[in-house]
Amino acid sequence: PSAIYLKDYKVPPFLIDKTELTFDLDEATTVVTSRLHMRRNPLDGKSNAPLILDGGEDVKLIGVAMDGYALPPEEYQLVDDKLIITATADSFILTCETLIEPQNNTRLEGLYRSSSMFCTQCEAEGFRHITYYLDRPDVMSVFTTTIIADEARYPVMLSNGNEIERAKTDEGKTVVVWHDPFPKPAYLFALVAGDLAVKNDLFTTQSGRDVKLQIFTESHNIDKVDYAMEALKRSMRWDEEKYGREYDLDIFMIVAVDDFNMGAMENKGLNVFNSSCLLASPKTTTDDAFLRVEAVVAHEYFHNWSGNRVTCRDWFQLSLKEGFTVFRDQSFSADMHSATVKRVEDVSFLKTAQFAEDAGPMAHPVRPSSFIEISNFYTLTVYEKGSEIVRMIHTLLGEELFRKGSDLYFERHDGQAVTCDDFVAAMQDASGIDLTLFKRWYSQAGTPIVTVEDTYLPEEQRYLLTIKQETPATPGQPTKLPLHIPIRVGLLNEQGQEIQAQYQGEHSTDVTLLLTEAEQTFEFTQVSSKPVPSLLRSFSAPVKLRYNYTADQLLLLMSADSDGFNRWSAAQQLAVNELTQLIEQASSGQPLAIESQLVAGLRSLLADESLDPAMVALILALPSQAYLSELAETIDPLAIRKARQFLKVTIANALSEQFAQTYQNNIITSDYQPSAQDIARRSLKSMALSYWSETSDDKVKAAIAEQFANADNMTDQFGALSIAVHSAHPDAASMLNAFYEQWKNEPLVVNKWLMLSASQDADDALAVVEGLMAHPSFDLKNPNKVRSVLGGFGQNVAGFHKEDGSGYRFLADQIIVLNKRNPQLASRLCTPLTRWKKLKPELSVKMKAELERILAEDLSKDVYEVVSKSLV
Ligand code: BAL
Ligand code: ZN
Repeated sequence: PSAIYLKDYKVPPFLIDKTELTFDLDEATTVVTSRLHMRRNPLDGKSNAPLILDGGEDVKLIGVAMDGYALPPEEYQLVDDKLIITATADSFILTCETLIEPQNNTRLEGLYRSSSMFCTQCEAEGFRHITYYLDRPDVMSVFTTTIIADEARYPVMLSNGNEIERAKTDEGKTVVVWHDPFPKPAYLFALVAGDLAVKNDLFTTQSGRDVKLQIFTESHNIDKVDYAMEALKRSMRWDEEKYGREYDLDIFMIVAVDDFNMGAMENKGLNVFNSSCLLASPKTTTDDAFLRVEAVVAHEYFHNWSGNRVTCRDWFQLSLKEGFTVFRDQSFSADMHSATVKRVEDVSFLKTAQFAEDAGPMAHPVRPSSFIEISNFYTLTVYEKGSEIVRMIHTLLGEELFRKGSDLYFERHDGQAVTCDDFVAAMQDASGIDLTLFKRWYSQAGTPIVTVEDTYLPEEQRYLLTIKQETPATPGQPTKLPLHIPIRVGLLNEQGQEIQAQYQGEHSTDVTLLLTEAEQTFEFTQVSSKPVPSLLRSFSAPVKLRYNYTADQLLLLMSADSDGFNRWSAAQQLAVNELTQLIEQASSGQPLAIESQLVAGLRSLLADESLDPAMVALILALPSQAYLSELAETIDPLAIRKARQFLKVTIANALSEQFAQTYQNNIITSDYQPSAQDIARRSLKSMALSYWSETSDDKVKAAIAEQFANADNMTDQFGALSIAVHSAHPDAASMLNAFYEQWKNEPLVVNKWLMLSASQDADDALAVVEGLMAHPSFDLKNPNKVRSVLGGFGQNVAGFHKEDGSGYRFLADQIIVLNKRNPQLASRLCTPLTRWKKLKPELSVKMKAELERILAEDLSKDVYEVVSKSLV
């Protein structure tokens, strides 16, 4: 397979003004007829370019006609899944009839079956698996969709836009016609047909229009959509208030499907969701999952403007819509709950997973310059780092100018397919702030390392911060240039109070330094005492910060910084410092020993009742196995695990009584609510129980069993179960069994059981996982189940990283099986193997050998790209 390049972008030679589709749905074969109103693109300027339509190996062409003239085979060609017609008029109607078999579509791209329904997934290039088309985002067309099906089996038949007609055929089938007045690329097309239940609601927009809201699920799940519906209404209101964006159609629909590669999809007027991102009820859904449902509902809704009304010119610009929309959904969740908690969670995820991606073989710029398979670029870099770029623009412009910029962007480009440069240009034009250098963030891969050194001159009351930046080489980009990095800084005195210093003639306790060169010195004056710098507040840029903090300075920031984010960050740094020593000891076979200073910090944290319990829980959470692996020069998985466990037990024993007390203090007796306040208390309660479980206090085992048995909500029940499993509770096995028996008819809960079971520490971990894949609740067709088992196994440090390489071999076997069935899913599963170079040598060779074994197979583009790039 070969790569395509951003630099080769050309406007489409043809446009499609109108797209008329007819689907004759049937369990055996589905006939798709398309009528495309086409014309040559005046911007292309050529009068003789051939018409080349994208198709798929699973699309069977029955016939093609131009302006009613059926083309004989010698007047068109089928080459590499493309339909090529050499001679065309300047404008014409192209009619194509194709046959597809949705029931055999295991890739879950295009039209496929999930449970008893038909559904679609067309982003990025799924539409070509339905019919021949110009399947690229800069071809925007007005779609009219006719669905013909047996109403007894498919009473609900949906597509984008508004239903405009309903009739019967002579054979008694039902015909429903949908029309979407907004031009859109094919990737936003959707169709759903099934026997579905619906929840109806209404939203009145800011201009007073009523919008009908509908959520569809299989009937047994319709009692789990109330939370999503409320989240949708909150999102619609928020987008009006924060961005002035009003919904545009008269109806907005969401459908939940069980088999889905992604989390959800923003098809115009008809969002399709993975049921795991939509369904929620207290008994079956944890707090985390409630928050995820709210965030994903918001994200997909926000795409209606940032993605649908203004879309991407080409797939290299994916972050134009994804980075911006992630920033929007993160801001929404911050407004709905605690902004600091949300920021800590997002940054923690970024620093763990995106930083690892940016340092690995698949590192790529937020706007990639080439790809083999675009599905591989729905990455943390495009989404999360892309969001950080938009956040930095927000920081540089401030709230008001940022809003002016987004208003200009939407106004200027409504109905267009545009680029990341267009987005930045709108921000620059509206604000008057020069973003020329800033744009380098889009084209340069890798995480910058920002090193800070300081000097205090007491006689002159001056304080100097010298800041250097350097970005390591990434594949294809050996040398890097300086970036425009906003660094928010505050100064604390030794008592932990904010110092009112002067910077550039102004007094402030919080300034944003603009680093634009490889090295710069920033000067503060009127600094009355030697400060402790609070650097990179709220994580104002996605960089790795280096400053030689002493443990005392970190303890001060942890207890006193006015920036809540940096209180967490200081605690993490202190823990990382201690864990680094312990990991070294473990790696070299020494006995583990530490004088932990973190303990003192956590002791005062637990005693401070004024703090948000959610923040206390976050600060208590030790840096994860994955984050410590990201930081390590060479990863020794078992040493990391041993070090974490040792520090956890040390803290637990030192603060045993406090944890027991904190646990008791945060038990909620009122009915379950997924409110910020209650979620916060449950998270602290669970964190306290997790530490407490590491002590020899005999009361804790009873507390775990009691919480598991009597919980009235999934957060508490699953929380107790996880702690039991990971702390080797004597009843862990029977609790796992009881949990399965209780929830075996709730697939989303069973997925949690699969994941936890696969992650449990056991001598025969691999046999356990093989057993799970043979379990009646497992289904290889369902991506959620595959991700649960293999994701759980990935967290199983001893099982996955077994010295004999059996864990890696097992994962490689699954990738090989899924490579043909579902290339997107298979490719995602490769991620843990792509880290082979960083593993300690004994493991590294074994992992590499598995990648080589996969590469020897006949691979999909998806898997080939990831595996071949990883081996370079
Ligand atoms: N566009 C794919 C799913 C999402 O990011 O919303
Ligand atoms: Zn998105």
